[in-house]
Order: sequence, then structure tokens, then C-alpha cells
Amino acid sequence: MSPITTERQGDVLVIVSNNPPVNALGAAVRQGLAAGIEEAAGDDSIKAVVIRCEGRTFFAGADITEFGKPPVEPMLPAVVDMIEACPKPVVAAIHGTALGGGLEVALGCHYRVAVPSAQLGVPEVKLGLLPGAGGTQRLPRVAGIEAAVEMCATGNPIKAARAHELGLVDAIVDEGNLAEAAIAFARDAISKGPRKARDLPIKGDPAAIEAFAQANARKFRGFDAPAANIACVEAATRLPFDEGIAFEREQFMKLIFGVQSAAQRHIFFAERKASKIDGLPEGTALRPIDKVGVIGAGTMGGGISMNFLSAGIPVTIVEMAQDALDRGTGVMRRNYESSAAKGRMTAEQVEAAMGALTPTLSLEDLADCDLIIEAVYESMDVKKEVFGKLDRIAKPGAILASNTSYLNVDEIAASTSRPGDVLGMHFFSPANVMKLLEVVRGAKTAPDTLATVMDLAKKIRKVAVVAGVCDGFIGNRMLKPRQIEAMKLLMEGATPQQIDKVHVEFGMPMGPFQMSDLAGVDIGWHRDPNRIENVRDALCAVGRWGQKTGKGFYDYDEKRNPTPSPEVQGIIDDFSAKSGATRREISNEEIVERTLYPMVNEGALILEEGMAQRASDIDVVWIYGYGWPVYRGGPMFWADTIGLKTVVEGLEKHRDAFGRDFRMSSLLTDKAAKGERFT
Ligand code: 3H9
Repeated sequence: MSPITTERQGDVLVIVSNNPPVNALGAAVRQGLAAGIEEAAGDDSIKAVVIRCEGRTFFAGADITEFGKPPVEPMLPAVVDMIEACPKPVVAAIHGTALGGGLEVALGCHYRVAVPSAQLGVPEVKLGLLPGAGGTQRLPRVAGIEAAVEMCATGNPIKAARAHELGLVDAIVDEGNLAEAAIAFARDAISKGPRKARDLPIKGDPAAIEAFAQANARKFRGFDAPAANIACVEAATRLPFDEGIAFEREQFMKLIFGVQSAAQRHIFFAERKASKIDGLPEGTALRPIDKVGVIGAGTMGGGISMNFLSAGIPVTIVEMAQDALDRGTGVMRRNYESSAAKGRMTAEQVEAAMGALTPTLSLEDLADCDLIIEAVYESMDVKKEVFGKLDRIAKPGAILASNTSYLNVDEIAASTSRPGDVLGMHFFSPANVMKLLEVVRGAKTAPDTLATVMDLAKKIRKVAVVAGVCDGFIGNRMLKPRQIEAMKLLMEGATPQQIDKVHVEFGMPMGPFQMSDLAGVDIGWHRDPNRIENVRDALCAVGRWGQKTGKGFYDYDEKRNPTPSPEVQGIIDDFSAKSGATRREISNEEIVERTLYPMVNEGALILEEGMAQRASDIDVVWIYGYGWPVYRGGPMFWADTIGLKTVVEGLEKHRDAFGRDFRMSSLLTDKAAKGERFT
């Protein structure tokens, strides 16, 4: 049965799409739309047309699952042209999210009405693409150059009210009354006739394009699609419509067959797949989470609490001393206030969030919490003591979570009488900002404990990935070989700045040494400050603890701009000489092979051991937790693009340098031998 039906309302034909979940514009929808327009055009008793969608949203775009498959006629650009060419006025009735091809269909329509909650956007750039059904040419004519370039190049949607201001929406209509209001609007439009976007003059000043491109150059570093989007909008300002469309098509085809778009589409689906838990009994009921407890009001505990408060879930936060508690809650308030100052929330929302926070010095106050997250000092003894206490205090059925970043969650769980209620919730710093949440499934974690936390993650707008119990879980476990090799390369002749530069040029937000300086070179060093066994110890001994002391692997000025440090180079040279290493020229290629290939190998070991459910989950961890460039699709997707055989050969080449502890993944070598991929 076609997802498209038509219904007559007097002299108006209403074309209705019902293609759950998001009314993606798959082949059957396109065929149905074309047939609906033909029906309207060929029937003299029909004077106007409305296109609307059932379900939660207006068309949310082309059907992404069709990309890369043989094309099925009619193609979307042709359908949009057909709508626009209809001799009777066509009105789009928009609710939910009119996105991508969905907005392009609406732009093909002659008029648009929307409900106040609707959002309109062209997010193709986030998939490494551009609006390829005329969007880059029609949008600047309808909404103006400035809005069009921003919408196309950032992919961020706008709200109905803003769309109305821009002229992208002709009327805002009542939430419950869209269908009727659109029909009434269509009837009024009969006397005006069709108003085709292609015939409208370009609105606005073309100089806005260059200004926008310059202001955002840093944000777009490494990506192909933003520049292509900008070029298309620019083309619209100087080319006749049909030539602009031809240019758009050419740019679209270049992007869709490129690696970047494949990587970004992979991540779109990977992110959604990550929330699916393998082996969970059908219909597992979720536990209600109406109140959360957080132990520790430091940077981590405060950030974690903010996630729940922002989602309207009350939090009780516990510290050991009043001054630490005051300091922690003070930081939270300041963070909220700075969001308000930037216009991201209102003063009332700040007060509502802070009003839902109960600070306390007593663990006993956590007795009524449904979920308790511990964010205390990273030590097994301390964690066990806390969980032992929680076992006595927490109500039956409460979920007990540890924010540990590498400790054994099974051992922590064993310090309670209810290991089924225990799991890891590893947030990434700053916890109120970073999107990743590693959910660590212990050997005894109950299915409903896991399912509840995975569901809760969505409510606090995190991307959650299930990890097994192993040292460092997925992310930090893969970080370790990278850091070890980076340090070894220093001994062999590379400099911190050379290694960092290779990583930044690869697309990472920073290199291993810049990251170390930001996080604190001294992490873990204070336990044994007299020990000076390596470069890191020596840096700590002379107060080079990172950005916080103004110097680490680099020297920093007041604005935190880094410069290479002769003192650091001296320390590196000393240790290098002591280790007996022969210093040599290190190529950038070797840095990639030595620091990134071992990460892929570690990822393969993680898969082999069942510590990640699927390769794409590993990619999600690295994109959302560590800033791996999304246009490279994550480490496992990246390995697929360069070829697993290449990775294995690179690893073999450096086996001696990796040393005796190196373990090659048999999954990796098997797949390489068979010519298979991870993703
Ligand atoms: C485009 O339009 C190109 C044209 O310019 C040119 C053509 C020539 N296709 O996100 P959710 C699935 S490019 C296929 O969890 P939400 C999704 O995988 C497209 N499937 O829901 C998931 O499946 P599952 C431009 C799609 O309420 C299910 O729907 N448009 C598509 O949190 C529910 O999705 C976009 O980039 C699709 N287009 O968010 C919009 N969209 O249940 C992409 C979703 O099996 N979509 N699915 O895991 C979104 O941003 C969000 O899905 C949306 C709803 C905001 C709509």
C-alpha cells in the first residue's frame, strides 16, 4: 500500500504522507507525491493542493538508507520540480521537523504554513552532504542569503517563529489545527495562484557569504561539505536558477561518493544503533528514575548533577565538608549563569535547575534516590567503602553506579549485597557538556538495570555506549597504547610539537601532549613524588604540571598560547640518552602508524573479547568522547577506509618498537586476510 493517500476537501486536494517513523522521502513516498500532484493538475474541479504528513513529523529528509543503492525514479529533485510546476497553488502544512529533502519539498510548494513547535532545517551538511533537491538555490530566494548560508553550512534548524520572520513560513497556525488551517490557507491562495521560489529574486547582500565563511573557518576545519554548501549558496547569487541547480547537482554528486559523507552517515546510524543492547530479554521493564543522588561535588560530580537538573530530575549531592560542598554547588550555579548570559537558558530555568538540587553532608540523605552515582577519588579501596555504605543506605531497587574511568566494576559490585543493581556510568569531562556516556555492564548487572540507564541517557541527552569490564573500558583502554607510543617516539627523536601537529592535522582537537597539559601532567604522580623514572615524572618534579601551572610539555603565556619549551627538550634529551635510544628523524607517517594503528588493534581486541557490542560503538566512543574527526568516521571506520591489510602491515613493520607486551588482534589479522571490514 502506498504511504501516500489523497483526500478531497471541496476544491482542495490534500496529499497525506504516512511513512513512519519520520516520513523519510523513500521511493514509494516520492512516487505517491508525484501521483498526487498529477491528480491535482489533471482535475479541473481541484483548485489548490495541501501536502501534509501524519505521525510525529513532516518529511524529515531523503531516506538515508537508500544512499549508495541503485536510484529509483522519480528522483527527489524531479518531484520537487513537479510540485513547483503544479498550475494550482500548493501549500505545505508543517509540523515536527521539516528537514533536508523535507524542507526542499516545502520549498517546492508555493506557500508554507507551520505550527509554532515546528522546526525547519537543512542538516545535510552533518551527513557530509548538501541539500541536493534545489534547497541551496531556493532557500536564498525565499529566506535570504544570510539565513540560507548559515542554515546550509551549519545544518542547524530554526524554529517556526524565526522561519516566519524570514518569510520561509507564510503563516503560523494553531498547534491542533494544522490540517484545517492549511486547507483554509490554500483556498485563500487560489486567487493569488502559484508563487514559485525559482522565480523570486535573490534576497540580501552576497557579502554576507564571505563574512560567514571567514567567521566559521575554524569550525569547518577538515570538513569538505560546509565549503560546498557555501559555494552553492554563492552560486545562487549570481547564476540563473537552472544553472545554479546544475552546479548544486555537481557538488552533491562529488560529496555523496566521497569518504567523508560515508563516514558521517556511518556515524548517524552508529549513534542510533549504540542504544540497542544485545541479548536483553524482550520487553524488559524499566525502573522509574525520579530522583538521583551524586556523591562528590568536584568537577565531575557537579557536571554529572547538572545533566539531571537540566532534564528536570531532582538531585541530592553529597560532599564530606561544607566548604567543598559550597564550592561545588557554587561552580554549578556559575556554569548555569554563564549559559544564561549566552542566551542558552532563561534566569527562571537557572533557578528551577538550582532549586531542584539538595546539597548535603550526609550519605543517609540518599535513602530515597532511585539512582546513586558515585564520583569520588579514583581508588578501589575508597570506592569499595562507599559502595559498602550505599548497600546499607540505598532503598531496595535503587541503581548504584560508579563513575570510575578504568576500575573493575565487578569488584566494586562485590562490595554490595546487590551486584545486579550495580554498573558503571563513565561520564567524560566536562560532564555537563561532553555527549558520551560509557555504560559499563558488570558480570552480574541485571538487564533492567542496564536498560534503565541506557534509556535515562537519552533523557539527559547523552549518547550512551555499552562497554564490558576491562581496564579503561573502550575509550581509555584505546588511549593507553597511543600515549605509550607517543612517549616512546619522544625518546627516539620526535618532538611533542611534531606528534601533536600530526594528530591535529589528522583532525583531532589536540594531540597527546596538548591533551596531557590540559588534563594535568601530574595526574597519578602525587602518590609517589620522589620517583623520577621518565619524562613525565621529571616534568612534574620541576612543577611542569600542565596548563594549570603555566607549563607542561609546552610553555604557556597568559592567554594559554603554547610554545615549545627548551627545558622540556633538555629533559627529553637526557632520558633519551640514558635509555640508550638512537635518536633519528621520525616521519609523520611513522607517527600515524605508531600511534593510531595500535588504537585500531586495541579496538579489535576489545571486540574480540566482547567488551564492545559492535565496531560502530567504538567509533561512537571516539567521536563523542575524544573528538575523533567525524569526517573520518571513528577509528574502526577509518581503518576500513585505509584497508585492514595496510593496518596489519604497518603494525608488523613496527612490532619491535611496540615491544614484548604488544598483542596483535587475531580478529584484525583474520579480517585483513579475508579482505573484510569492521563496519
Ligand atoms: C537529504 O535529505 C538529502 C537531500 O537534500 C537530497 C536528495 C537528493 N532516512 O533520530 P531518531 C530513522 S539527507 C532514513 O531516533 P528522533 C533513524 O535511523 C537527509 N531513516 O528519532 C531511526 O531508526 P531506528 C536529511 C531515518 O525523534 C528512526 O528513524 N535529513 C531518517 O530522535 C528514528 O530516528 C536528516 O539528516 C532518514 N532521513 O529524531 C534528518 N531520519 O529507529 C535525520 C531518521 O531504526 N534525522 N531515520 O534506529 C534526524 O535528524 C532525526 O531522526 C529526527 C527525529 C530529528 C528527524
